[in-house]
Amino acid sequence: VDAPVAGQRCGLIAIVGKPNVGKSTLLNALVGQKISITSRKAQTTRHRITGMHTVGATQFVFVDTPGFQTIHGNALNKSLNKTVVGAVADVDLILFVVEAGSFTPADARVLALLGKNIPTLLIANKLDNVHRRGDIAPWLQDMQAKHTFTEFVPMSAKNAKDVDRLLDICAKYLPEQSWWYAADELTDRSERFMASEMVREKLFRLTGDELPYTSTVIIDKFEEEPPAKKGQKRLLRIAASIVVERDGHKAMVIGDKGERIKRIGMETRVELEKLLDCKVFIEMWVKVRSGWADDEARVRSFGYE
Ligand code: GDP
Ligand code: K
Ligand code: MG
Repeated sequence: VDAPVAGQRCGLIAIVGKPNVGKSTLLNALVGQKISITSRKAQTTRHRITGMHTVGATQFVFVDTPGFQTIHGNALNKSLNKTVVGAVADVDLILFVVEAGSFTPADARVLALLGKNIPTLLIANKLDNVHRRGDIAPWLQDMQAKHTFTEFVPMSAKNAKDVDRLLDICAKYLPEQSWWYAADELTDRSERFMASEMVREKLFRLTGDELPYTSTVIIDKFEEEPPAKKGQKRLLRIAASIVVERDGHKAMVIGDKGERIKRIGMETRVELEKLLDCKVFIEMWVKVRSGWADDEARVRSFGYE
């Protein structure tokens, strides 16, 4: 084991909570780049996603997790839950995220998974939605009775000052040890993975609630061409398939005269060009594979651990 580089701090911070409390929004805000996709739909996050933020002598390594699912017992959900339990096992700090002022049975089920020997901050997110701030103090007291939280952080993931304050709080819990990643690294996920995630985000955002969460995205082609001339950007040629369960869903994704799929492709391209600093050419397909979310072998073949 190498001796730690003098003064460096580094550690793992898990972000956990039920679906839709704002975990991925918080990760992106903490990292300062959109690396984890977000939407109004539960089950948007399906993978463990690591995001790094290095500032001064401190390297924060955040792990975003899928929200713990307790409703559907299908293969996809079982796989998502294992991802959550695995993510909290060996971390320096846990951010347990709830909506400020609320604690539901779904929150309680996630909390029950967390051991008491790891420092745990109660992140009372979406404070901007709380109109009666006076209600928060008694609620926090009530929350302390449920679990020994190390600290309470009422905040909004959409407020930059709150996010900076949370970073300062997190830093105190990280051990003195050498960094694990280069200072400019943002995520341990590949560009190919980021491409499939961005397509999935646009898909979820641009289709209504009629499209079930079970739709997924496969990257069929991911090729990189170096810049043709100095000063130009490299080009990524991507082909992506959106996999849905029924013909009706396929029509929904394609949209009237192909408008919707065109827009999904265009918004993905814009986002990826920004994130990966390149030019992107993307082709999109829609495929019907009935029952894939119930089929364990297929869930694995689509990349869910
Ligand atoms: P996750 O399922 O816990 O990862 O939640 P997401 O990050 O995908 O967010 C779910 C929804 O909550 C999205 O529509 C976000 O824009 C929204 N959201 C997240 N944080 C905040 C916040 O601080 N305030 C408000 N008003 N909305 C938020
Ligand atoms: K979500
Ligand atoms: Mg999420």
